[in-house]
Amino acid sequence: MLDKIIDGNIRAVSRAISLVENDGRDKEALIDQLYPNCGSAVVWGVTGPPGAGKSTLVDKLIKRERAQDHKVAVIAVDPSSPFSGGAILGDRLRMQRHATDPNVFIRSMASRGHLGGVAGATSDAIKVFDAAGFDVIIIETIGVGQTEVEIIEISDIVLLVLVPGMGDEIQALKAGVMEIGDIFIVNKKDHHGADKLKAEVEYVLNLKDTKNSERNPVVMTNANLDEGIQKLHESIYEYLETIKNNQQLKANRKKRLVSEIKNILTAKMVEQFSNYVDINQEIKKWSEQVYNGQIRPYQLINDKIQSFIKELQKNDIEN
Ligand SMILES: Nc1nc2c(ncn2[C@@H]2O[C@H](COP(=O)(O)OP(=O)(O)OP(=O)(O)O)[C@@H](O)[C@H]2O)c(=O)[nH]1
Ligand SMILES: [Mg+2]
Repeated sequence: MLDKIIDGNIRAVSRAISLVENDGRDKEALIDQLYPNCGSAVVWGVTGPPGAGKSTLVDKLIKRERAQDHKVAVIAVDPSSPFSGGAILGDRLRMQRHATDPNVFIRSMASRGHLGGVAGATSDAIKVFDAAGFDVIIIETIGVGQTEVEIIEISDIVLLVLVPGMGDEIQALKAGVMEIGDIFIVNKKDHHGADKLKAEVEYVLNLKDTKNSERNPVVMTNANLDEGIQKLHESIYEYLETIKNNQQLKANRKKRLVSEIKNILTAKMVEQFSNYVDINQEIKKWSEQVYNGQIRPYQLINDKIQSFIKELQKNDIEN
C-alpha cells in the first residue's frame, strides 16, 4: 500500500484516506512511513461564511492549476457535523467537472471518531496526498468556530472569502477575522456593496503593521463568471514566493509541527486514560459526585490521575 500511495495510485490514496478518517491502528504506522516523502505539497486553506462562494472559487482555481499540470487534492471539511452533510454534497457538485480528472481528488471529511478531531484527521490526510505527489492541497472549511482556526494553522496560505451584505461588516472584520487571512477575496462583486466592502477591508489592513500591509492582497471576484480569478491565482503565487523568500513559510511549518505534536500528545493521553477507564461513563459519575458536594473538581481529577499513574507503574513492574 505504501509504495502504491507514493506512486500516486488513486485507489491506494483513497483507502489511506479512509484509514485516516476511521482512525484505525494501522494509520499511525502508515503516516510515519509516508512522512519522509512529505513536504513538497503546498496547502491552501479556503475559508469564509456559508455560501460565500468558496467551492465555486476553488473550482475555478483547480482549472488554473490543471492548466499548469499540477495535481490537486481538495478536502472539504465539515466541522459542524460528524457526518458528511448537504453542504459537502453541494461542494462536490460545484467541482463536478473535475470529477473525471485523475489528477484531481476531491474528498469530504468529517471529524467522526478521530481522536485528534477534524484538525488531526485533516493533517494526516494532507500527508497522504503530499506523499502521493499532489502539488496543491486545498482545504475548504466554513468560517465558524474553533475548528476553522485549527484548519487554518495547518495551511501554508489562507484565502479568506468575504461577500457583501454580511451585515455589520467592519465590526466583523475587527473581531479577529482579519488576522486569519493572507489573501482577502471579495467575492460576488456583482452584488451591491462589493466596492464598499473592499474599501473597508483595505482600511482595516492599513491599520495593521504598515510594514506588512502591502503583502496582503485584496482581490475582487465573481466566481460564477470566472472574473478576477486569474488575478487571484497570480496573487497566490506571488504571496507564496514572498513567504518562501522571507522564511515565513518555514517558520509557519515549524509552528504547525509544534501544534501537530501537541495535538497527538493530547489525543494519546486521552486514549491512554480511556484504556484505563470508560471516560464518558466515569465523567458522568464524577460530575454527579461533584454536584452532590462529595468532592471538588480539581481534587477529583488530581486523584484520578494519581491512581492512573500508579496503575501504569504497577503494570510496568508486572511486565
Ligand atoms: N452572484 C454571484 N453568485 C455567486 C458567486 N460566486 C458563487 N455564487 C453562488 O453562490 C452560491 C454558493 O456558492 P458555493 O460555491 O457553494 O459557496 P460555498 O462558500 O462553497 O458554500 P458552503 O460550502 O455551503 O459554505 C452558489 O449558488 C453560487 O453559484 C458570485 O461571484 N456572484
Ligand atoms: Mg462549499
